[in-house]
Amino acid sequence: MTKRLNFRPGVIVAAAVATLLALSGCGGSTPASTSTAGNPYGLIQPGTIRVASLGDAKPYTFADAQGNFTGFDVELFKDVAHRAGVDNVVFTGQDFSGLLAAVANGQFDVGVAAIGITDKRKETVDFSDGYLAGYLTIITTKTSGIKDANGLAGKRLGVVQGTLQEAYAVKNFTSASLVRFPDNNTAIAALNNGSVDAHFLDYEAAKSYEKQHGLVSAADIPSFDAPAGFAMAKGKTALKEALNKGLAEAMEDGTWKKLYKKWFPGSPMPEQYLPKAEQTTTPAPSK
Ligand code: SNW
Repeated sequence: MTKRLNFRPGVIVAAAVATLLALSGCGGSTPASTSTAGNPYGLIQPGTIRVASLGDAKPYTFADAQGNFTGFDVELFKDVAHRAGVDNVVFTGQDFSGLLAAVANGQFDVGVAAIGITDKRKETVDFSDGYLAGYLTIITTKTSGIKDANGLAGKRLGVVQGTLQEAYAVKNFTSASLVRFPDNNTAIAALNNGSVDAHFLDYEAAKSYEKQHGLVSAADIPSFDAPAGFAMAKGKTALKEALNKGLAEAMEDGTWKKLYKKWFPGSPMPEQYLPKAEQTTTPAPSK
């Protein structure tokens, strides 16, 4: 109540100023021009990037024991944001299914969570250039008997709602019963207690859970046509350009490679994100 009362006069003053500016012809034709000066990227709060992320997609994005966000995507994004001149980056965990909508409607400035770039998602948000392309993995228990995708027939397969895994499974694993979960942790708990037979998730996250719970991979499915990108509301051109510039720099100076080795040790090194001098084949076109 008090907050509201305090807030109102500010709104009235702002409205009055806007009216005066409009009447006097100051302020220019774009009302955003005043705010653009101190807020070139159109951030919710100038100088801070508010990021919608996931707390349980290790090693891409996850909250550590202290509740701090870390992982490959988190460290890469912070590095890129720094290059764009923003050091204050605040990560918040979301359910994946609501993440892109929350970015599109302005609750967050950016979505960072190994989010694959697809034409369908581009109807909702804009994406930076791609920064990761890999596999989706079916994980299961050692005793389930599921050895490959065909083994899913008649089995219960977990997917996180809104992911590419869900879309892929709906299309291709038609003989499995899909069980939708809000996040990986819930799905893995269900796998461990036997209420699903397998779970379908990102390759690197699968490896983490395999190690943690003694689970095994039954199949790896390429997702190279949907490289991960940073998601933004449409029309944030300055922000997108700054992030793309930062990303390109992070790739060219070896930062991307360093982070890849740190977070995905033992995984094959994709060449298209390495410094140009280290690429031996023709780089794949970035989206
Ligand atoms: O499409 C892949 C991409 O090739 C890379 O391996 C990183 O993950 C993906 O972007 C797929 N990620 C899923 C998606 O975009 C799930 C995201 C998540 O669980 N964090 O729907």
